[in-house]
Amino acid sequence: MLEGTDEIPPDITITSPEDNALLNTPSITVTGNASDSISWIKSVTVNGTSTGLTGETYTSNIQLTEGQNTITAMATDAAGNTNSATITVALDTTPPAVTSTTPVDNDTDVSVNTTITTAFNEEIDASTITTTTLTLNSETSGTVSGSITYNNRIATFTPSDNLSYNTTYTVTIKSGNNGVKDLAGNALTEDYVWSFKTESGLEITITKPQDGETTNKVTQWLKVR
Ligand SMILES: [Ca+2]
Ligand SMILES: [Ca+2]
Repeated sequence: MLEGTDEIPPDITITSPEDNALLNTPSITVTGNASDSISWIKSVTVNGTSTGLTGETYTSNIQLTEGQNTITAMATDAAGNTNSATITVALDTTPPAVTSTTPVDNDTDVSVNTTITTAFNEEIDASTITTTTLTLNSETSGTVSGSITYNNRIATFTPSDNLSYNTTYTVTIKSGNNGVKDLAGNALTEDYVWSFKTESGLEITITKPQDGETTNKVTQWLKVR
């Protein structure tokens, strides 16, 4: 090949990570391919740093910063033609957190047909919100069965049946590798646990005499139920 006759830029791609990937480790490896149809690849840089080629494959280790990152790989062929490929990835190393719950912690007189909601400070991986990672326990009868939905940062647990009256319940949201995670895969740092107590269930209604009834008896029996 004669010098100066190659006017076609090289081909370059980034194969990993994927464009728009959401990652949770700052130190990543960028890989891709670079080739030239006329001459040959003289150099490849990733974000300005030179990297070697093995066949047509290059590999480069780079450090991401929290938030959005642009990765640009540039190839130069033997004739000095250049071409580049660019992707954008996001780094999230921050674990999710619970911002509020209903019922609130230590709430009392909670309706026996309550649902349990938990709001998070960021979008959660819905597949990690399950009846294993979010549990409701009765002080008297253990695990309460129910179903879970997740929408727009809020997980909702709906018990299968009404809760028991005058009973303390504890909700646990599991942390760690088998726990609740954000979209980047960061897990809740520690279990989030809170309790509430249901309404007493006692209700007294006077049925006789009726409200406003006139009576001429000095002693009156009350009928209650
Ligand atoms: Ca070329
Ligand atoms: Ca996060």
